[in-house]
Amino acid sequence: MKFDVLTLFPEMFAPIKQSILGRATQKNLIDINLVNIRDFSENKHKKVDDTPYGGGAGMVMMPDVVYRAYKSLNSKDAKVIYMSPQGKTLNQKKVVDLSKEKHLVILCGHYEGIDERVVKKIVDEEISIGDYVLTGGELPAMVLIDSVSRYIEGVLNKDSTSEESFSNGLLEYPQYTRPEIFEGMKVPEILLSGHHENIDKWRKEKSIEITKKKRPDLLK
Ligand code: 4G3
Repeated sequence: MKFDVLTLFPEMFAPIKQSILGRATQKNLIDINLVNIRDFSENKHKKVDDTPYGGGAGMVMMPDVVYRAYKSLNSKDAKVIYMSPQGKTLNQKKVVDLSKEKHLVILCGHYEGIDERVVKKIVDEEISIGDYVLTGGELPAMVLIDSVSRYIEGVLNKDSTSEESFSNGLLEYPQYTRPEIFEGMKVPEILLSGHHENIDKWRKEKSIEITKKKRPDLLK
């Protein structure tokens, strides 16, 4: 999967070059191409934003600069996503759907956002990672890239996506590892039994119990 990211702050994407996504990039399973919108300013001071028409606080990213950055990409068959607090809230189903795309272009706004005309011109879908405002769309873009990449074949070692939280509409069962006793607390006996049928049954019951207690809204 190819991700083109249009951003004023490409350096912010260092975290997704680490660990699992770093290895996925090395293996050519994903390709994250960071494009600095500022490189497409034609202003002598590399200006990319201006005051809002009608007045008000903050700055708005200029449409022509964003449009030139977009046009520099080879994105005919790409889905263009704008990370915005006004988008539909991301969830696991949306993540799975997006993981089936071959090419995503992710537009990150800063300041008070981007001039509406270029959003209308190039964006296919507006997505939010939750009902709160951040200083920019970069953290949301990283959340999207991380969550989607996990569903690309070969990115995760085993298929850990089929049993995890949300995959079956429930939260995940509790996990334990060595030592067998930690601060006086024992690992549940059944997990040491080697009886896989009983373990599966116990985990399913725990999933339901935990979902009822922590996220009853998921059961409705
Ligand atoms: C557009 C996304 C972008 C308009 C972006 C602010 C939160 C989210 C921005 C705007 C963002 C989110 C940049 N903050 N909830 N900030 O996904 O007013």
